[in-house]
Amino acid sequence: MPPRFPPGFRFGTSTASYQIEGAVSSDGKGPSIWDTFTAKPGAVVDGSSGAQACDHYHRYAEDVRLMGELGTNGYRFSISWPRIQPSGKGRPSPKGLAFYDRLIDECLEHGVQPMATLYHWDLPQALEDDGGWLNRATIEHFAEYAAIVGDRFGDRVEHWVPINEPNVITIMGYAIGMHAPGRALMFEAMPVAHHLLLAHGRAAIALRESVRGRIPSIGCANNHAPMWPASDDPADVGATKLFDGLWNGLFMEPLLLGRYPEDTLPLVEDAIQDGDMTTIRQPLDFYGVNYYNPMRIGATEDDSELPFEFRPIVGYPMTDFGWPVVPEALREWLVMTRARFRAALPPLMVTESGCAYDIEPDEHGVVDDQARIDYLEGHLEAVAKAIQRGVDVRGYYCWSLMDNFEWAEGYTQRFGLVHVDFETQQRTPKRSFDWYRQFIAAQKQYAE
Ligand code: PNW
Repeated sequence: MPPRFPPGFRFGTSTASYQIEGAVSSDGKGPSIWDTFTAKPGAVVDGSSGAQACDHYHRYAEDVRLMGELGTNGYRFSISWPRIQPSGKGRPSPKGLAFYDRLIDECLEHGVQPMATLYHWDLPQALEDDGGWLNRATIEHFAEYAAIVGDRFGDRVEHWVPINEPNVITIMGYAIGMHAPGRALMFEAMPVAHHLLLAHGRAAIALRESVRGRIPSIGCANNHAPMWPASDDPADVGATKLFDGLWNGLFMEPLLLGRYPEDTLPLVEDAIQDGDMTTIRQPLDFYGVNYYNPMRIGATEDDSELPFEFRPIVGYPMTDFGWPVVPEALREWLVMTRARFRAALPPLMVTESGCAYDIEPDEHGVVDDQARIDYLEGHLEAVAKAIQRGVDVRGYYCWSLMDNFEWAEGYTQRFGLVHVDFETQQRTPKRSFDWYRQFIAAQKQYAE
């Protein structure tokens, strides 16, 4: 028997605009930094882009029908800023707004409550040309965009997430350049972290002012990874503590406590202006965690540019992406986070959790992804155990509904419950889809 979750728990799936929509220049959409970045030779391993992706822009009704079959009651998607404002400012595009009207209405017709992310990495290129997230002016534009979507969709959207994974944006996008906009500024990237946190706060304020007819539920979706020192050598322990501050603390403590961790403060200090920390620390209706795996950190040798490095985690199953499968670490993270923050911690949501396996349909058209079933079972059980220990977790959104464009990995990593043939756009629910459907159905039976 599957573990029983509290009534009202959201079992969902999660996606992002650039990874699934395609139609990158349809209906007046402006270019984003991902359109630019994917055109650079070598930026994406298979030379691909999100230009077509899952063609969800045209096939959204079929995709929402699949969610209905799955029986999920939640769907986390993202709104493409350059579809709403092609250059990141000015009057909204009626066709862009109309697409998300259709998507949201379709979800509600299938009993699926929308969770909208405002920024899942597709910055309008025009704003990047003015400095992107290094430029404080981008925050003002983001707040205006938030007010537009809050006003338009606020009556129907259950949950809001202003920014997806500010740490991944800062580090992958601006510090090492593996993601758009492809800048490799190392520690000079740190103002981006502060600006993204401010953008979160300004968007939360704008949403609370613009949503009509209901009180919006506003949270975040931060990527967190428990950090394991490579050994008990003090050098490894110290390197782990520093990287933990950069990856986890720098983004969590300002949102929940209104301050940066002491040992990372010098890195952002120059970017902070009066009142910023109050703007960042807006009340949160939920704290969303995107969890994939723990990371193992060691100190580096004398000739290396950075003081820390990643070391392999051995002794656990591995996804095809090479990420270790450690569901206990999710349970630990939930339990420890509650213990650390107590009253400062809002209800938690797992806003992403999932795994990549390169499994194709067999001769009968069956996609036998037992490893994903094991992954989901382990991680849902980890959440159930944390709830039993008193942690208030309200939802689990599986990454992802369907195979999609996995950023710098292109189409080589398949995270979906639904297989997508990118030549024909045929969707094939995998065995894991069926497993999740039965899991959700069992919860409904408990409730009766
Ligand atoms: C997240 N890392 O990205 C994103 O929110 C999704 O868009 C993405 O498809 C998913 O996880 C799977 O990768 C991440 O370097 C990208 O640790 C990189 C990292 C973590 C998450």
